[in-house]
Amino acid sequence: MPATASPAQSSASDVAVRHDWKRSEIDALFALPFNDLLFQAASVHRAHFDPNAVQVSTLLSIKTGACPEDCKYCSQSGHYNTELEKEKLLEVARVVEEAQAARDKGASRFCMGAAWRSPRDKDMPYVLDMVRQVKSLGLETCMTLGMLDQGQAEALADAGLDYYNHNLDTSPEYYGQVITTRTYNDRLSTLANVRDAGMKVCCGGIVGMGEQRDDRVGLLQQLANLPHHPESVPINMLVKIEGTPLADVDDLDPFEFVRTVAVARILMPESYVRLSAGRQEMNDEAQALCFLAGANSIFYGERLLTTDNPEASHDKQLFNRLGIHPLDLRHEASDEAHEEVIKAQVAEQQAEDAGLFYNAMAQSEGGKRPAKHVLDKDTGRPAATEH
Ligand code: SAM
Ligand code: DTB
Ligand code: SF4
Repeated sequence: MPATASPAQSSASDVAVRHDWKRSEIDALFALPFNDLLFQAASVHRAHFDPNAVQVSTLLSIKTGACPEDCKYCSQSGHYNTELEKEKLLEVARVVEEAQAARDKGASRFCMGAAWRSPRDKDMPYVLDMVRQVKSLGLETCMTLGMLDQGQAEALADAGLDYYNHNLDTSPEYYGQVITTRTYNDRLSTLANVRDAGMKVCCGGIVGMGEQRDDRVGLLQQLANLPHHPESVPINMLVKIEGTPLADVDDLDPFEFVRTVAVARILMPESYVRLSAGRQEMNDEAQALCFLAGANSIFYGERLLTTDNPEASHDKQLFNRLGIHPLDLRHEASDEAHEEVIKAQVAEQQAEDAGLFYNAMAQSEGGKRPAKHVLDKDTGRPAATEH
């Protein structure tokens, strides 16, 4: 596909989902005049999504600081003195409380992050319990706990975890400048374990770490050429943390950030592209450009993991000013569940009309009325069975 595909070509049916992007093609997209790039990205976006709907997740740090990894951007690495207050693994009840509050404020997904290289066996039962309980609130669940082996990924999937976040962070070439305690291949193995266990993948990276455009190209190429595109692609702008080696790196041109979002949207047309960390340092106009370029997910709530995010009231105002509405997956789930219930009722009626259903029931269950599905008013999902 030429990098300059005209907007007329950009309909859902003819924008193929590709996994064979060449670096030169991605380079060419980055090099387009800004307006052309945005137009192309916006066209791809509206061919696959409602361009005015944004998915909203809330983050919680469930275990903070003292991390053995040496990620040069991170407030939580034990290698740097960032004066962060460390915290042990939170109690399950506390996590559930926070999830409930996030849900009540309109989040559809709750993401739990831990400053671990990988979870220890003794942590797993607590983490699995968190997944089960948060999920039972009707929220989608996401976790980011570091590297996972196959068994851990399967246990999380069995507990009902919907998404696992594990970022590639940057290009394979720049990676060694940023992290030395785990390799790019380690990250790819964890992503494969998550995929094999049947969970959805949330995987992206950070820009503004002093990398070159070529590294942003390399990161997006890695993501777009994975066997399946991550369902969620967080693009983080570096939040500079005092005490870390990247604290004083030069600012990235905000238009280059928008370009990165636009190219991610074009390469991965069916993925949610998340305008992730760094919104607090961005003005509303830059964020609006990111939404135009195809970003359709954000973190919502005053805190990311250890740093500030815009006030919820500010985001509400921004959404109002832009005519954006939060994507409420609960309503979508509710619509689907509702449709299933209606279908079941129609089938039941048809069977009844044919005089077959109750006769069969009478024989097998002593004439009990068939069960009716009831929707939970909060989650919109089938909740109880009424007789
Ligand atoms: N410890 C786990 C791991 O690294 O896999 C999970 C938590 S970690 C904080 C999740 C991601 O947050 C990182 O991979 C990185 O992409 C992003 N991140 C961390 N610190 C950041 C910062 N200062 N600015 C922007 N993004 C950051
Ligand atoms: C991701 O890509 N960004 C989020 C989430 N995944 C876990 C984390 C952003 C962290 C920003 C710095 C902080 O708050 O510590
Ligand atoms: Fe640890 Fe994750 Fe921070 Fe790296 S990014 S230091 S692994 S918490």
